[in-house]
Formats: sequence, C-alpha cells, structure tokens
Amino acid sequence: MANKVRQALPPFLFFGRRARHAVWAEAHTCTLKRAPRYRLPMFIDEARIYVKAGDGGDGCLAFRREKFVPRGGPSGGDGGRGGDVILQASERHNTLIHFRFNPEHKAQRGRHGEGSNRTGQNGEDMVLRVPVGTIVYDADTGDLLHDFSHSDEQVVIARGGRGGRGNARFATATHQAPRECEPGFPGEERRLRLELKLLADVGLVGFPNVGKSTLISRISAARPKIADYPFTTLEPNLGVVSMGGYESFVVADVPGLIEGAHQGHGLGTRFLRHIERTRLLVHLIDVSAASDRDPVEDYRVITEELASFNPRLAEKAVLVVASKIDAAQNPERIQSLEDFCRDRDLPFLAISAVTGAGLDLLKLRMAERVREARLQETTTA
Ligand SMILES: Nc1nc2c(ncn2[C@@H]2O[C@H](COP(=O)(O)OP(=O)(O)OP(=O)(O)O)[C@@H](O)[C@H]2O)c(=O)[nH]1
Ligand SMILES: [Mg+2]
Repeated sequence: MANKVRQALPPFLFFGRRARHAVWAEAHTCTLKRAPRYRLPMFIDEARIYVKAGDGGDGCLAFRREKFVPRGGPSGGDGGRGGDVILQASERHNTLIHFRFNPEHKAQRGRHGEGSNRTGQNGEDMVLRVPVGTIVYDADTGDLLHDFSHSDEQVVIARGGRGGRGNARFATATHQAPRECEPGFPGEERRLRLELKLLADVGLVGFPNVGKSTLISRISAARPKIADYPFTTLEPNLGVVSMGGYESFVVADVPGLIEGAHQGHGLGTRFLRHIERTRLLVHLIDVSAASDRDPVEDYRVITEELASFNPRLAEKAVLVVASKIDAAQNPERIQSLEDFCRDRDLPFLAISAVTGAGLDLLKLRMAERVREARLQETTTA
C-alpha cells in the first residue's frame, strides 16, 4: 500500500532536501542562485564564550582486601581536582576571531579516586589566549572581571572543582569501617563577554565626510571605503603609519560623530571605546566649501560628544586639523579656526588628503606626540 502511494507521488518528495531541490530545479529548468555566503566582518572586537572548569573526581569507597591482612580497613582514595580555565594575554593574537567558531571551552575533569588509597589524577587546565587589551566581563551580571594590559598575564577565570574525599578519610577510632565517600565538587561555569579595545596610538575623530578615511588611506596601507556621503565608515579601520626605520604607530579611523551622538544619533558613540586608549586624538574639521557648518562650532560639538562619552577622552592630547584645504574657497573659515586654536593653545595644522599638502608635517607631529606619550608611560610605569 505504502509503495502504491509512493509511486503515485512525484519522486522528489522522498529524498533529502538537496535532492528534492535538484529534481525540482531540473524540472523547472531554471538557474537557482546560491545563497550568499555568510561574510565575516573584518573587524571582530567582541566575543561571547562559555567556560566550564573541570569537575572534581569522586572519592572512592573501598576496603583493603588482602591475604593475611584481616580487616584491612578503608582504602578509598580522594578524587582528583578538576582543571581550571585560564585566560592568558598573548601578543600573537590581534582579534577575538578564534572564539567565533569555538564558543565553548571546558577544562578536563579530575579522575575518580581508586582503591588502595590512590588519589585520582588532576584534570588539565585549559588555557585560552586572548589579545593584549582584551577586557573580560561576566556576560550574566555585566561585572568587569579582568582587563589584560600586558603580554603573558594570566587569570583563572573558572576554578576547577575539588575532588571528593574517599572513605579512608572518614575513618576514626570509633568509626573504623566508614562507608561514606564524597562526590566531586562541580567546576565553576561562566558565560563571558570578551571585548577587545583596539590599541591604536592615534584616533581620528570628526563629523562624517570630513576626510578621515581618505587621510588614513594616504598615510598608511589601510584601504577603507571612501565616498562622498556621510557614514561611509561603519566600523573602525586601523592603519600602521611607518616613519622609517623601526618607528611606527597605529592610527584608528572611527565612524563619524554628529551632535547628539551620545543619545544615539547617527551611529552613536559606541565606536569611541576603540579610541579610549589612544595617546593622541586628531580632530579633523572640514573647512572646504562643501561643508556649510562653522569650523569652530564643529570643534565644540565634537569635543562635547567626546566628553559626554568619557570625560577622559576630552582631556586627551589633540591635534586640530583643518582638512580639504584644496577645496577651501573661503580662507576666513581656516583663519577663524586657526585663531580659535591659538587662543586656546591648541596645536593647529591644515592639510589636504587629496593633494597631499601638509601630510608630512601632520605625520611628523603625530609621531612626536606618540613618542612623547610612550616615553612618559615608560617613565611613570
Ligand atoms: N577636495 C578634497 N576632498 C576630500 C579630501 N579628503 C577627502 N575628500 C573627499 O571627501 C569625501 C569624504 O571622504 P571620507 O574619507 O570618506 O570621509 P570620512 O570622514 O571618512 O567620512 P565617514 O566615513 O562618512 O565619516 C570623499 O568624497 C573624499 O574624496 C581633501 O583633502 N580634499
Ligand atoms: Mg570614513
């Protein structure tokens, strides 16, 4: 009966999904588009992982049984300790991408105790490597657990469970044949959120479309998307600027800010966390005719947005840079910004990322500031 029903129905109903699809496609002689492959973002700075330390091994219940040893007594050994889960900062890792495909990590459990008073073997620790600069949060409570600031730093993030005691441990003068033994203790388990702040030396900030990405593409090998509309950059880009010899520094180009960014306007201020640790901010201000905003007002708005995200950002060393001077039809716009900077003792530079004017001097100034800041850090450390 079943066979008859089967013969009456089209064959593709009886195969797997792929085969059915192929039969259907053949019957309809149409070309089917492949589903687009999932594209990974280039820049991964957050990962959620689950860690579980090893459970302790159970204690053993055993009695010594041996020829010529009457009433040998209890001989159950203790269980072994479960392995810890350890996070270790590593210079070799730059992203958290290795956690994307591997979000669960369990350390080895301790082995159970055995007869003849043998203690179970301890479980092996699991060492997970994270890039320097990673901040670890408890994903459930949001508590900050650790902030990795230097290489090879280690922290036990989940402790292995203790092994249970074997029955030999329960023997007393009045209780010589104990039948009690403990099960192993469970290892800690945790859900973690890892966050990697880019360790850039210089952060480029400013309104959208002021030429931040164009600048980073001119001074480094980074090739971010550049276009004549706001919010072209949706994720931070990094570029390494080489000053010849061994000297180099890292520049981060973050998405543009607008007034009210701290309230979520535009792309918000969440990308600013990538430049919280920079040594210098380069504040780009569009002085060309394309921008109808007042350059001094631009400076004020962005500084306020930085301060409302983190007051320490607003206190950082800053270079004020007038950009797109090749297209500045009104020199007063540059002059007003320069005067404003002089009054406030702010270093001021003017550049054009298109013609290259002022770029060498800007690179030099950036390198100087970064060098000074690095020196200060090593002397105070
Ligand atoms: N004339 C002139 N145009 C420039 C200069 N620098 C950048 N531009 C143009 O300005 C537009 C915006 O440049 P981007 O580098 O994408 O600006 P951005 O600040 O990264 O913009 P967002 O990513 O949207 O925040 C592009 O069309 C660039 O070609 C410059 O020095 N002179
Ligand atoms: Mg950009």
